[in-house]
Amino acid sequence: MKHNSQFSILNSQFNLCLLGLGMLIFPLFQSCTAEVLPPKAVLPIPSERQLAWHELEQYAFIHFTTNTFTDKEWGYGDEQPAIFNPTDFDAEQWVETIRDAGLKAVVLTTKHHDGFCLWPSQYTEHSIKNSPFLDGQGDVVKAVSDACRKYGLKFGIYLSPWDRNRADYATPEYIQYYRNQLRELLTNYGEIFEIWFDGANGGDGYYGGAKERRKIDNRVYYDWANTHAIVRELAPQAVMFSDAGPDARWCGNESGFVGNPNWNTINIDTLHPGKANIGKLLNHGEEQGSAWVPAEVDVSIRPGWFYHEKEDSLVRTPENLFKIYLESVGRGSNLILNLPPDRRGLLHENDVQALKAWKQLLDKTFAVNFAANAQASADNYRGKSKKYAAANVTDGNKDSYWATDDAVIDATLEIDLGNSQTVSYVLLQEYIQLGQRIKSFTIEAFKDNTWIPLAEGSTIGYKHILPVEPTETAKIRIRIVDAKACPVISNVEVY
Ligand code: FUL
Repeated sequence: MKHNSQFSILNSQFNLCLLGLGMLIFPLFQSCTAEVLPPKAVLPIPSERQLAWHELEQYAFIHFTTNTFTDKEWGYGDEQPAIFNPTDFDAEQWVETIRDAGLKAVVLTTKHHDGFCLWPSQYTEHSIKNSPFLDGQGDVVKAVSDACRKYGLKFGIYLSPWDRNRADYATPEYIQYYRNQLRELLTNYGEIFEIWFDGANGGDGYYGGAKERRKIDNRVYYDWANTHAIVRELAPQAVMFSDAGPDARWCGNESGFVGNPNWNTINIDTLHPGKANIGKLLNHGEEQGSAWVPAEVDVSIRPGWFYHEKEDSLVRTPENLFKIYLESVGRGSNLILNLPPDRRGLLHENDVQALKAWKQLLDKTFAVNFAANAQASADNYRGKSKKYAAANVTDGNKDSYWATDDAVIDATLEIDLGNSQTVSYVLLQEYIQLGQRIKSFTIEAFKDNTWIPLAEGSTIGYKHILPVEPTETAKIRIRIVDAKACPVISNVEVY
């Protein structure tokens, strides 16, 4: 190409000029738009499968087997399959009722301690295939998992490690049997969201006719690590529950509450399913725990786990179920509420009634969130970047959050409700993708020109719902008093 030399000198001067200007402006421009980095995670943090599990919040447990027909809680293991014969079995009635109650999944006892299998397992004769139910052609696991898919619920399984029917229980052969069954269940019944590994072992049983006491060493007998590997291989999305995790832990009681404080973290290397005297530890978790293993609150709607006619009048009241909700989901745990089908194979009318009224109570209480899209302000927000501003806690987006500068832990967040409202509950959520951080906080209401205390709390985690003395106010203030690192709050709701 030919050049006009004068033009090219001019041109290069112009370019130099532009370059100089650029060098001046660019840093300025950069300092205005430089991305303020998010807080570093406080370890440990939840896995993807645990995050999905947290969002389910509450689901149903179904205890159903020969015990339903023998009126027992723990079958000895010598029950005849012939006694399993529900007259009006309808898995859709269970699942539709469960869905209407606002529960998001079902965990079914596919085999309880008595060893009777609710599916036609190829590895035993002690199953539904030798019962009169549907002439031995029935499969309760299939019926329930199909109903769950139809009604949009997730499906999970309970497979009792203790088996009082098996002659080989307490030998290595039984572990192979258990794993074979697990493979059957994880292969033939679609996606499984949770597997329940029960730690119970009462000792005595039928054991193929031996009728004796067999105690195993809970620390080593089941070789859990290799069983867990099967689950990870066949059902990578499934959360494994036991006293010791690895994904979710028992809450330490069967009465329907998790501790307050409730840490999602715990040191599982010292735990094993069935370990004695760990109720309190599991109930609260450990602030310095090295693994993310949140608690699940298992409780029955009746005194027993299985259906007993004599308990028809003892179904929990809607008010009691509401209290359980506040002390489980409301403390950042998941609730698994047991609903035992009766001998007809239906959820009993009294249980259905209680569930309906409980749902109405929940819907009524949490009908209007006074903080939805409300103005929010904070005395500090990270790098003064909008990305971390207070408004993120009222925007209804669970992925946006308010966060402070790294050095600021003691910070306050103010929510302007616009109008004066009677406030009875405050709901807080941490953005747990960055770990559980808050250790202590207070809630205040602005009343008669002054801030009055409403509540004090410790942990928040996935969710904390604090009931407060009903108070007329137009402004709520949340003060973070102590935390492992700068607070990261994704949601505040006020009712
Ligand atoms: C316990 C069992 O022994 C009960 O029968 C019930 O299944 C409950 C959920 O777990 O450990």
